[in-house]
Amino acid sequence: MFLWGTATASYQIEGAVDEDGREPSIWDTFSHEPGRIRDGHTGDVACDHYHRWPEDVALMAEAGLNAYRFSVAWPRVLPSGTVNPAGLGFYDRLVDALCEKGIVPVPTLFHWDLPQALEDEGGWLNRDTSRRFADYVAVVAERLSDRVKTWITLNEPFVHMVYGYGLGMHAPGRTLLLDALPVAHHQLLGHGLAVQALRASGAERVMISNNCTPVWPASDSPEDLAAAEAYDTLHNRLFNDPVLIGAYPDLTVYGRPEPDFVRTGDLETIAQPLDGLGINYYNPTRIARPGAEPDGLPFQFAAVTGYPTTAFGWPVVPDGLRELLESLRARYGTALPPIYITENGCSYDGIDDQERIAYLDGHIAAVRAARGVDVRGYFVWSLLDNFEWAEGYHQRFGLVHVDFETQKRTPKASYRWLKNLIAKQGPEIQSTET
Ligand code: GBH
Repeated sequence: MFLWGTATASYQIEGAVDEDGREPSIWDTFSHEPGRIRDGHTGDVACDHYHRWPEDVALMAEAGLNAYRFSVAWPRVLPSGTVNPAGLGFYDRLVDALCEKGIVPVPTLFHWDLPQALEDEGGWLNRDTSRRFADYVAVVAERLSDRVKTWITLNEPFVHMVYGYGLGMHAPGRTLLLDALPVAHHQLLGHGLAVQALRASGAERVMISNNCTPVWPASDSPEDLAAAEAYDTLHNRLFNDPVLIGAYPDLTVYGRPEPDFVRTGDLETIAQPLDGLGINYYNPTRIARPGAEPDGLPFQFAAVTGYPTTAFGWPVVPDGLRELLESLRARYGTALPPIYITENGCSYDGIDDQERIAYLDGHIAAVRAARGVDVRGYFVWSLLDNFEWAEGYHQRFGLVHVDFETQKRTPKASYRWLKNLIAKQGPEIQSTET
């Protein structure tokens, strides 16, 4: 059955940050620091999904969606390292309600809301966080695995490393640049240990969600081509290679020919077989040779021009998704598991969101056009307008509009369009020949 779903994340929708024993995550700390988030917004209330989830599940059912990707908040489940049955109870009720409506629950176990207590011990810079992650995953699996068979370990470890620890525009707000690289490895190690815990609990479909981007060199010059290759290594290969083929790409260009944080046996742990690869796609990236002002990076960003842009300013390039899928197939061959598009979507204002319809329509067509790739699911980011990290409530990605004063939900034109699409073509998307 092809999975048609939407995706959300705990800190972006739940609110209820101090209820039922939840303790602070790095995002609570960060969003309350002055100047971090546009207009000082926080996730304290967000979409109040913690209380309004029955209405949100009803919205999914009404649209005919057969899957829901949500994330579990680690600081609800293991505040200060102790199991919190009340926090787990929330996900327990949610999973029951989904199953009752015939919606496949697809929990993501880490979507950036690390318990602050673990950040105080170094967060993902601390190797021990990998093991703590697997302990937490085992607790969640024990409670939910009788009903949950499909799991996602991590969401976008690249973004968490770069924005959270490298550049500081996300929590925990560190600015370590390339010294953030151990965060990649410790997250990946956590992924591998989590896969083991999930297998032990009878999981049937385990994956990771990596955000990937086609990398376009700014020109054909050898310098720009080399820069593009360097960026591809950092953004795409650093997170896909270890998981799929059990090896890191060559990081010499980043001054780390032999990363000292990788220990014997780690890559075997990281590279356990997966049943799917989750791909989050938003747009391609254009890369040029380093600029005149050296910043230590072997590339610089260049603008992708000649395309419409979303309210966020991101270029709309549906064919980039086809290109990405085909390039994954070319790079990994038979080592590439079935693909699930675990996020794709756009920020636009308004309830008559014709631009969002065009965006989704174009990207779903691109999935169909990709040759030789076995795509088994497509999740729109997002069900609801929500807390868009550093942008606060300014960027609206929802199929459903949320009035953040009243919490009123209003389905947008795109919601009706998607409902229609799913109803018309049934659950199956055309599989492409290999
Ligand atoms: C995802 O991250 C997250 O998983 C989700 O929580 C979030 O709400 C959602 O996307 C929307 O942001 O500078 O024009 O090249 C997405 C990560 C990083 C994708 C920045 C697009 C660059 C756009 N994004 N990226 S551009």
